[in-house]
Amino acid sequence: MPSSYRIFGAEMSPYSVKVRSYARYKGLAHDWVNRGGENAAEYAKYAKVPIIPLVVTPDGAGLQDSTPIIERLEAAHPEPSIHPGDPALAFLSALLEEVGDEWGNKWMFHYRWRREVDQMASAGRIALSMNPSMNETAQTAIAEQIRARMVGRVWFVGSSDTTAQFIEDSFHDALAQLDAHLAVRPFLFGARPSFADFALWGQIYNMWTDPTPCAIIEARGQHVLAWIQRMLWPTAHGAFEAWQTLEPTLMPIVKDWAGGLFMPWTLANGRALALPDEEFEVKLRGFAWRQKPQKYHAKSLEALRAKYHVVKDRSVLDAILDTASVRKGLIA
Ligand SMILES: N[C@@H](CCC(=O)N[C@@H](CS)C(=O)NCC(=O)O)C(=O)O
Repeated sequence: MPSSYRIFGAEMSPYSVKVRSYARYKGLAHDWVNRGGENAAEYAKYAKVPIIPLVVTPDGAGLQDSTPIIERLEAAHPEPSIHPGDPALAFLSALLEEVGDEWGNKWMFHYRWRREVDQMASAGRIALSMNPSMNETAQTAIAEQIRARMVGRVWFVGSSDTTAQFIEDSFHDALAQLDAHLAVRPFLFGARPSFADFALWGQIYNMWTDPTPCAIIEARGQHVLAWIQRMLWPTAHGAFEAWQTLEPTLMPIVKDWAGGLFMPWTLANGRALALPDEEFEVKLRGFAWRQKPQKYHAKSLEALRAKYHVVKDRSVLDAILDTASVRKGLIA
């Protein structure tokens, strides 16, 4: 029986590097495994759905979906905890974990496949990662197939000619807010990484490996850049902070990302799935956002609501969530 976790992942998969960063922080012995080639049969044996990351535990259980994977590993290896001790902060971290996974992925996916320079760079790296010994002719041909397929799939996360400018503006705003927050602390909730750091970082680290968002981050987000590098091999520098010191720069993030973008979007997405509607429109900070509904999100919104409902004393948390226009969506 292997004594290590096996993480089937890829450098260009935000959810995979999220789990790897977590495993590194926790000091979990693990192998980083490519799902193709000689590992394909092992991947197929454990993967219930064809997505990465897949984690195979030392006792032979297969785990999928980065959020439940991390929750399961955290239960088995509770120290050092990725959850702030204050229940209000622990919930905010879980909320931003979800926002990072879902809205952060729009920024990442949009920039990766919007401009030719990013399409070429990304498709080339993906092709090479599938088979590093492939010759150049084969690599060019496969890269072109990947590029064509992915450019035709950006609508999936809601990226289109209509939403492109809005997605990019929302990233510029978010980068400025994140940079201000990380200017005076190494991680989102203080001096050690939280659940939220891993999810958001998976997306933003991937953006940093693509030409256009890399240039934006390097030009405008020096503290975000340092965090990107820190989160590759994260270590605890000290304790989590209290809400009082986090609030000045964290409240704008909770308000704008969770209250202004993620929550109204996920609620409208859920309504469209329930109807069902082919396409939905929702006002996000006054902008008319249109897209086809995304299936996965209904499930993760329910999981987030369940996390809200188990918080026993919600007095402090509810005041924060009301100010940020998030609470109504959690009790709807
Ligand atoms: N919600 C999942 C999403 C995982 C996911 O979408 N992974 C992508 C790569 S980033 C994937 O495997 N897509 C299918 C494929 O590559 O065949 C998680 O949190 O792990």
